[in-house]
Amino acid sequence: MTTAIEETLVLVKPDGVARNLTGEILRRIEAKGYSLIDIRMVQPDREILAKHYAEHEGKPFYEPLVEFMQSGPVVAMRVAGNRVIEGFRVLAGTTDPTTAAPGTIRGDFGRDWGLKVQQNLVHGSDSVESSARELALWFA
Ligand code: IDP
Ligand code: MG
Repeated sequence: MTTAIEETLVLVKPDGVARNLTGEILRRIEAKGYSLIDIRMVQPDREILAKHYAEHEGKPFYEPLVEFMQSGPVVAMRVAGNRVIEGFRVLAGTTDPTTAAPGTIRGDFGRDWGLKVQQNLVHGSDSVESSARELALWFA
């Protein structure tokens, strides 16, 4: 059986960049065998974040999330490989860093800081549709 080569959007969030974990995160992606296709450092504005996180508008963590994502530069990566969308989400670990499994990016490097939004180091697209939409947004 073969699967199509997919692409996903990975973001190293402002906490990951500030903590100098960009290289470690990219190292894990490459060590897993996925390919880095493009990379850029961005200072995102509210407009791109509103589009990126449109599905979360109205939720209690939405405003803190958009503010947090503007708090410093993020590193956007286009990453390719068979089943990379699912595969990167497994590398990242679950959303809540307190309970994310050790061995994952969020489990190894994340914790709860008592804030209104979970700072969990990375974003990864969650479906083929999201990855197409998000890659068009961050790599216009
Ligand atoms: P994901 O990043 O694991 O896909 P999403 O549900 O898409 O998680 O949420 C986007 C981001 O919003 C999360 O990565 C996290 O930073 C934040 N977030 C999600 N749910 C909560 C919550 O219940 N409390 C605080 N922050 C949250
Ligand atoms: Mg998500």
